[in-house]
Amino acid sequence: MFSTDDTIVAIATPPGRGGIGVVRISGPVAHAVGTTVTGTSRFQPRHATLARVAVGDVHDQVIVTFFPAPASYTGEDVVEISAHGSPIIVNGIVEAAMSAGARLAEPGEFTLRAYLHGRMDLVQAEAVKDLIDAVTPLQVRAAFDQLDGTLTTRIGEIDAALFDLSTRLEASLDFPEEGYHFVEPGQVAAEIDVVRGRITTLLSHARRGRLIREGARVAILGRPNAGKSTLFNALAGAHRAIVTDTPGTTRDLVTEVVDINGVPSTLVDTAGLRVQPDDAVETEGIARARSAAAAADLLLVVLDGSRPFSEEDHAILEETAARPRLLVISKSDLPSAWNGNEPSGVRVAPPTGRGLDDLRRRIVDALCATGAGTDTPAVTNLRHVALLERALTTLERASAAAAAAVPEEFVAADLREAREALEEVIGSRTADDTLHAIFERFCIGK
Ligand SMILES: Nc1nc2c(ncn2[C@@H]2O[C@H](COP(=O)(O)OP(=O)(O)OP(=O)(O)O)[C@@H](O)[C@H]2O)c(=O)[nH]1
Ligand SMILES: [Mg+2]
Repeated sequence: MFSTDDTIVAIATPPGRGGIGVVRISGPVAHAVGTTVTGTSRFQPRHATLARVAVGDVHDQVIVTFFPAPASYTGEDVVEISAHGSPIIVNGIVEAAMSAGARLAEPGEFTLRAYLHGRMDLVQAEAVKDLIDAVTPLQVRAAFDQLDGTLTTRIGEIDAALFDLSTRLEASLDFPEEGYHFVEPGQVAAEIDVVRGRITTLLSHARRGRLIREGARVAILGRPNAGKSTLFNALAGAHRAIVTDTPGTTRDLVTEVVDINGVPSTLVDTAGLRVQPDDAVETEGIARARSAAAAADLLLVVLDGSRPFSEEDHAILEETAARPRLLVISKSDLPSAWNGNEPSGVRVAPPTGRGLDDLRRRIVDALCATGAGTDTPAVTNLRHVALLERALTTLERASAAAAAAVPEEFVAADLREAREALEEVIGSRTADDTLHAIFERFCIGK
């Protein structure tokens, strides 16, 4: 279904103007297309060659690099032409390449070809997109882990353990009359459970992975005047929300995307929760605060430490008791008005910066539920999560069947199904429509 017989071309640099613009050509006749476009007879492999291309009636100077197959990004002959980064010039080069026999590349087609030619597996190909899209250093880190094959290796090890067990099971099936068991019947369920444990470990890092990739929603709640907007501005590093000493200042939701120690977080400042709102606007603000709280992955409940703990504080604590939350004691630069019976929390004084680093660390810990600095690769991709879950369910069934002494062929069939799911993650076995769905989300030129 995916043809790699033809030669493709696209602009590899971002749209718009830049110091240089790069046009990439890949496929069987890439070299010929490159020589035609530049009027050069031959490119030396992996050498920069100065050449000229005609665009309209001007000639731009370009640098051409030729990467012969198979040692190129796509595994095919690749020619890269670096020109001055004017859209007119780079588009002119693409058109010239098309006249010389190339076709415009589809989104992600260079990376798709790299996958089809075995230059990278599917996890790595998907990581290329994540790396390009990354906006925080942690996202870059997670993409690199997948690009350098850490996740692939981990899944490959699990697959190999299942393969080993399957072959022994099937050997027992093949020689039943000899009563010769390659695997102790009682041992099968135990071995499956070891594999299940390894998949569960990978999946337990999926939440952390998803947060790294997609970010979290963090809502700031508290009674009026507690210091919510001041905290919001400090975490956002900008004076986004209005701060005054009038209780009930914030009415509408104020949101800002903030990098909290590598986790891209949508921070939401809300109206102070008050039992008896002043007017219709405040009533509406409080309703919005509640819906923001309902949609958040984590709540920061702000309690004013410079004023006595109030009924309102108490009500907010009750209201949020069942939600993932952090208690934040604000205004810790002022004398405390508490008597020691109040709940404990992270003490901050945003105007002085006090406690903010500690708070950021605790936000990430609370969001990820597991501490940072683990050597388990983060499963960031929903497709991977779904397939790992499918493998896990199948293995649960296999384990129960083995424990109940269900005939071995049923257990063997389940093991095969689990292996299929694992191999679909890496892409050693993948349907064309899955590939379509993955690569159409890439940009053209990658
Ligand atoms: N000394 C001191 N004052 C603070 C601190 N945080 C907030 N304030 C002051 O407390 C008052 C209320 O702060 P805001 O951030 O507007 O409080 P809020 O919770 O957003 O209030 P509403 O929007 O009305 O619900 C302002 O006068 C702030 O300057 C702090 O850490 N230390
Ligand atoms: Mg406010």
